[in-house]
Parts: sequence; structure tokens; C-alpha cells
Amino acid sequence: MTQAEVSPLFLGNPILPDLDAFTKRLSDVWESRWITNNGFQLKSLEKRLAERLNVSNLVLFCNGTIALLVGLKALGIKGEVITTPFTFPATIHAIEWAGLTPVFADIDYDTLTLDPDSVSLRIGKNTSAILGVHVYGIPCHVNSLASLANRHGLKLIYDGAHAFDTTVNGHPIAHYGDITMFSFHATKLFHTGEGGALAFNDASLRREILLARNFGVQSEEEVVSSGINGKMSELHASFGHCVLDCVDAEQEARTQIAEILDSLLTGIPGVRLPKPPQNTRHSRQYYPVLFDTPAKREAAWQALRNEMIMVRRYFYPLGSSYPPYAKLPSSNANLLPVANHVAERILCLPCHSEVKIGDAERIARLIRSAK
Ligand code: T4K
Repeated sequence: MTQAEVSPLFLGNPILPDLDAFTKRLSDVWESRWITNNGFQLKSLEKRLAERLNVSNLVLFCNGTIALLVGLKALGIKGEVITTPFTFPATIHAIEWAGLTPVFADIDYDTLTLDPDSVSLRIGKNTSAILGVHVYGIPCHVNSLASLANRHGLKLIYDGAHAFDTTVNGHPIAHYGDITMFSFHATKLFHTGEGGALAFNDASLRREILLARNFGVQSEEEVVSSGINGKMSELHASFGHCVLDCVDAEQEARTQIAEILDSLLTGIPGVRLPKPPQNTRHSRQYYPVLFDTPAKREAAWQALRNEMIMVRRYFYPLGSSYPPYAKLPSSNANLLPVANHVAERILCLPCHSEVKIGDAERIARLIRSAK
């Protein structure tokens, strides 16, 4: 086979549910003539997801970015928010769009999530919140961050875009912090094409969040807050119902292939795998590996891409280097040594149901020979 005939092995492989099942759901939507704004498909999906993720409050949104923005507003956060530069741009941009200032803290060498010691050094008189990211589905140091937030009277919000079904000591990830955002973009384990959600424990936030999702409109005569359009349509919610039926099988396949990759990659000189905190189950949203030198990462990236294995350097470049944030005092690379080290050495590998054992072996061989 020539290279042109080889089909790419993408980093993500969206679950595509049975088309007949989706068509059936769509015919219900047609019949109802209700296409968006708090419809039946949305409300029933919210209920199913709240049960699945074991949370008392879950509100669906059109995407995770808008959900995060709404979460920041709903918590009444002002001033500075301490966060990680090692994330997708959406985390940091949501802070900026909410009229707040991001302050970057460094990450932990093993888990790649916010380092609580670095966070504590960044807390100042203008800090009002900590925004942790459960990057790749690896949970943050939730107990240490909670202690810090409590001690300093800060809100604690999590970007759990990657953390569907992540648990800590058997507790669902959304039990930690004031609010957790999930992304349901097509590339996520569970998805609705485009979509997202906020999960929270304090039911009194519900009214504010629901209003914010729908322009702040309370009734035909009353607009009570500066809301936005964060609504998820019935078409996306219908898709989500069908995807949810397939998540367990996909999750099982990812766990198996991740275990195979673990055994093939462990012990390769110059390669290390992140270490999630103990007693956690992580979602396997992405499969990250780290190289001992940037040159080796680039060599592996090129070798894998040459074989149409579409690996990605998530999350390089660091958020602290984006032009809108590069001049912030906390963006100084000397303050973020681990994040800068990791961003130059990270590579995410495909890890989903389309990755066969032979693919995993090929990936490991190419990584082993990268110089
Ligand atoms: N916070 C964090 C930590 C996040 O990672 C994200 C999003 C957010 C917040 C914001 O949540 P959302 O507002 O998106 O709900 C993608 C996604 O667009 C983004 O949702 C995701 N994180 C990010 C990590 O990845 P790209 O531009 O890097 O991915 P893209 O579109 O190139 O897709 C990746 C691979 O997946 C491709 O190689 C091919 C495959 N793919 C992709 C799509 C869209 C498919 O096979 N089918 C598809 O439909 O951003």
C-alpha cells in the first residue's frame, strides 16, 4: 500500500451511534416541532447524565467554553483567577471573556495538573478563584486545592472538559469544587457533536445558571441578568442520547488499548508516562507521553505523522505564551519551569476503539526509535 492509500489514524475517533437510533430520535423531535430551548430531549439527557455522573445538578450548554464562562459569572468571581497555562486555549480565554485576569501557576511534574504549592505562591489580595484543569482526564490534587481555597476564601472551579467519568477515591469528579465544566465536543469520550455542561452541588446556583443560558430572560416581560445564548438544541441532545448508549463499549476499548500502550511504552529509555494521583480512575480522554528532550519529541511526532498516525502536541504552546497573556507577570517562564519543560516534551497518542494492537505496536516501535 502506498502512503496515499493509508487511511490516517486520528488522535480522536468520535463515537458515531447507530444511524437508525438517531433517526428515530429525530422523528420524535420533528413530531414535537420543538427544536431548541429547554426541550424534551435536552431535559431527559440532563437527567440521564446527572445519574451517570452521579451529580445533583447538571445543566447542558451549546459548548464547554460558554459553559465555563457562565460558571465563572454565576460564582460572582472578580479580579484574578489562578489557573494553569498547560491547557486548551478555551480555559484561559473564558477567564478573559468573563472580564477577569488569569494568573498562571506551575504544574506538577507527575500529574501535569496545577501544583498546589505554586498556586499558594500566586494567591494575592485580588485573587478570587482557582480554576484547575483535569488535564487529559487526570484529576487535579482536589483535596490540597480545596484546603487552599477554604483557607483563603476562594471559589474553586474545575475545567473537567476531559474528565467524563473520572473519579477520585470512588467519588465522581464533579463532587469536588464549586462548579465543574464538561465538554461534549465531538472529540470527547461522551459527546453531543458540540456541547458542554456545568455540574454543581449547590442547588441555589441553578436559577442563575439557567437564566444565563437563555439571555437572562425570566419571562416575556423580564430580563434579569446579562445572560448569553448557551442553549443546546434538541438535535444535539438527541445525538447525545444515542452516543450515551455507546459510551461503555468505547470506554472499555480505550481502557484495553491504554493498558497495552502502558506495557509497550513503559521502560523505553527517555520516555515517561504521567502518574495520576493514587486511587483515581481517569477518563482516558487522551494518552500523553513525555520525552526526555524536545528533539526526541519532534522526531517522534515526525516519524508517527509520516506513517499517518496523527499524534498531537497537546498542550503546546503554553497559554502563558499567547500574545494576549504573554506580558502578564505570572507568564514569566522562570515562574513556570515545569509547564515549560512539559510543553516541549509532550505528545498525545491515539487511544480509542479504532486503535488495534498492531497500531499500538507500530506506535511503540516508532517512539522507541525516535532520536
Ligand atoms: N477546556 C479544555 C481543557 C479543552 O480541551 C476544551 C476543548 C475546552 C475547554 C473547550 O470545550 P469546547 O468549547 O470545545 O466544548 C479540539 C476541540 O475543538 C476542543 O473541543 C478540544 N478541547 C480540543 C482539545 O481539541 P482541535 O482543533 O485541536 O481538534 P480537531 O478539530 O483538530 O480534532 C482532533 C482530531 O479528532 C482530528 O485529528 C480528527 C479527529 N476528529 C475531529 C473532529 C472535529 C474527527 O475524527 N471527527 C471530528 O468531527 O480542538
